[in-house]
Amino acid sequence: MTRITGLPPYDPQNIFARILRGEIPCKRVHEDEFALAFHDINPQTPVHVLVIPKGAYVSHADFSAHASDAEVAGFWRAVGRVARDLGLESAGYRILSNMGEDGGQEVPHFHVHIFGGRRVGRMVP
Ligand code: D5M
Repeated sequence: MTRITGLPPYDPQNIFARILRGEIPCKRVHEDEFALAFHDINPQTPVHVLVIPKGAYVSHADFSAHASDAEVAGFWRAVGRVARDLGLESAGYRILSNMGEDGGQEVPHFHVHIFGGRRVGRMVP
């Protein structure tokens, strides 16, 4: 498949790649064939979990363009399952993914934040 242009190359030394390889510990909440979920090291809400794909994708732009249908489905099912297992569904929660420089992305491995455990209100960009 042709890679879309304008994306940085994947850095295999990024911190989430190192977590996936087991080189750095994490507080894991879920793992399956497609995804790993763990508590954010700097939580912004009472529940703040990150879900990352097992594959090497820089961002959502990279993931949505290049991941297989099975990876996309498996990943998003994991996001839903993690939120459900954390007991967030009845009160609600927010999912968010920062993408690139303008999006404020710090770690260059695609990840989705799950925020919950308190009312997070309406999103302000
Ligand atoms: O957010 C990147 C997020 O990753 C940010 O909320 C901190 C979190 N982070 C960074 N290092 C770790 C480790 N080692 N464990 C858990 N969480 C971590 P972004 O969307 O890229 O701005």
